[in-house]
Amino acid sequence: MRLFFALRPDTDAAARLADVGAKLDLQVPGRRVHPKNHHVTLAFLGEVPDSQLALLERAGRSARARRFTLAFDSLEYWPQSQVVVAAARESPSELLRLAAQLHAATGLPPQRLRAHVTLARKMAQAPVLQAIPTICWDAVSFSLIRSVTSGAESAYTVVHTWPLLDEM
Ligand code: 2AM
Repeated sequence: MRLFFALRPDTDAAARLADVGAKLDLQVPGRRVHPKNHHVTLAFLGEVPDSQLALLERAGRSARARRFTLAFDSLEYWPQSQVVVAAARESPSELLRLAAQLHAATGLPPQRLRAHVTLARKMAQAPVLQAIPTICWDAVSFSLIRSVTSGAESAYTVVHTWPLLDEM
């Protein structure tokens, strides 16, 4: 199964990201990500045998980070992955700590994470992007998510969600 750890937006952030995604003028062929699939990837595991699930759940359970707020303040085109993203200029240290713990606990190499939500994929060229109002997202939990791809859009199922901490 294909799995990744991610943050899912709260209701308010989800609505505002959906609005930004809908208003995105793609200009060139590309595929808008369905709002129900908006997320911030923390650690991408890829195809994992079923036997690894218990280890991944242990990794999620053992990660310890405080709650934090993300502020998505720009739209960017990332040519390497051919995506348009809503990006956060600042990546809070608690976000980096959480992602680093998940990478370490699952044996993934450390990765430089820049908080982003992918809004459109398969963009061979850069569209002209507008400024956006800052979207604040209070991260209070993170999830292990299973992705099943059949057709254009992946279907995500939450396998497990763990709370972030008030205090440490
Ligand atoms: P992104 O959109 O946040 O960049 C689920 O497939 C998520 O995992 C995607 O939304 C993507 O995150 C990330 N992902 C997919 N393929 C990946 C890869 N090969 N390496 C790293 N992250 C990947």
